[in-house]
Amino acid sequence: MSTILAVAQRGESILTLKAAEVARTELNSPWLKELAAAMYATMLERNGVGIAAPQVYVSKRVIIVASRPNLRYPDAPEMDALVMVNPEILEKSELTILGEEGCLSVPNERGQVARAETIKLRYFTLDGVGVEMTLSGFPARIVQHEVDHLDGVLFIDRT
Ligand code: K1U
Ligand code: ZN
Repeated sequence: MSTILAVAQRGESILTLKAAEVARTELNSPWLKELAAAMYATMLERNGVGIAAPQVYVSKRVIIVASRPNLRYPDAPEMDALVMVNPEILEKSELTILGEEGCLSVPNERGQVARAETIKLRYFTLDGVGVEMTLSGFPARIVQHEVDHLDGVLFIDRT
């Protein structure tokens, strides 16, 4: 069983900072794996489809993306949760789509946010393997929302 962490709420300064890159020496380390496990448990407990480390008071560039079909996005793909370390969005489609977002750090608010429909991204796994992938639709939206958290931006700043 993993630790459930407190989630920072809108107005707290941790959510406004640019998070630091995870160092090469931290890849494959027990602490990074424990952080990811605790983030995952916290995301599940809050019924989220993503989470970023600054939301649990760790200003490091780690996110989890876990798309699943839901009321707002019934056609969203069911994905195994992906832990992304130092994610970088390399390309964004010119086509943007308006879609509803929520945030574990902004309770009881939803908003329509324009996001690129398709993105190409690069990240490291917890073990330090570099991955490049292209995502579209809801998973791409979640990545953009979570990378915003790493840059100190909330969805309400984009509505
Ligand atoms: O980062 C977070 O605060 C998690 C957030 C991720 C997210 C949801 C919707 C669009 C983009 C990113 C949530 O999981 S909010 C709660 C939620 O489960 C949800 C909200 C809207 C649609 C589907 C799910
Ligand atoms: Zn959020």
